Amino acid sequence: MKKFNNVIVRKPCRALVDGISGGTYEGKPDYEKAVVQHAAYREALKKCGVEVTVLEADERYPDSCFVEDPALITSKCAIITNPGAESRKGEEKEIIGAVKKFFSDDKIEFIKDPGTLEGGDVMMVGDHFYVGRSARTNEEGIRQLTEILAKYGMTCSEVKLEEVLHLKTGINYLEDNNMLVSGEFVTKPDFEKFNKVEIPEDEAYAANCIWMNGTVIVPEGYPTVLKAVQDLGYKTLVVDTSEYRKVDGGLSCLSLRF
Ligand code: CIR
Repeated sequence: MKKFNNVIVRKPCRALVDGISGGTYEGKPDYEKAVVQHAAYREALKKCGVEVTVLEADERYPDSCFVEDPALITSKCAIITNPGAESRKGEEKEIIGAVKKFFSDDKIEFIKDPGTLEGGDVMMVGDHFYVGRSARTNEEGIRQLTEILAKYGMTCSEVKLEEVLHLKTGINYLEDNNMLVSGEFVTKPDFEKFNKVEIPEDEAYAANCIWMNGTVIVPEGYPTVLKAVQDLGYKTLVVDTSEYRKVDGGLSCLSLRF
C-alpha cells in the first residue's frame, strides 16, 4: 500500500484574518481558534503514522498556513510552485528550506514566470497528476509542470475549472480508485473511470478530505460525507476547520503530504 511518511505544515499567523476570501463562507477567522484547530490537525496527522514538520507562522503572508499551494511534492521530486495570487507571491521562497531537508538540490524543480501554479490545483493519482487550469494556475504553469513530471516518468492532464478556486476545492482522490466529487466535477468526463462519490451541494466543502495511510480525515460538521467515507471502508478522523473555511482553506491546503 502507498504510504506517506512525512507532512509539512505551517502554523497560522495573526494576519490569517486578512487571508484571501472569495466570500463563499461568512465571517473572519478567529486567530486563537485557528491555533487550536491547527494543533488538533497536527495531532490527527500524527495518528496516521507520519512525522510532522512544523514551520513557524509567517506574518508577512496571511495565507501562508496553506502550505499545499507553494510546493508540490511527489515520490520522485519536489516542485516549488509560483503562486498566481499577488499576496501569496514569495511564499514559495519560504518553503524551500523545509523541502531541502527531504530532497537533494537535483530533485528540486521550479515553476517559473510567466508560468503560475498553485499546489491546490494539482491532484495526485499514482504517477498521474490532474492539474486544474484556474485563476491561479495558467497554461504556461501547466506546460512547465508537464515537462518536469515527464522528466521523472510521470504524467499530467489538464482539467478546466469553471466554478471552484482550486481543483481540490471540489474533488479529492482517496486512493483505491475512490474519488470524492462535488459540483462541476460530478459530470466531468476526465474522472469517469473512478468510483465517484457524489457530495451533496450543502456539504460541498467536505469534498476536500485527505487520505492518510488508510485513514481519511474529514472536516467537522459534514455527516453525509463522513458516512459516505466510512461506507467505503475507511477509518476516519474528524477535524474542525471552521476558521480556515472562512478564507476558503480546507484540510488538504493545510499540509504537504509525502
Ligand atoms: C487562498 O485564496 O489562496 C487562500 N485563502 C486559501 C487557499 C486554499 N488552498 C488550497 O485550496 N490548496
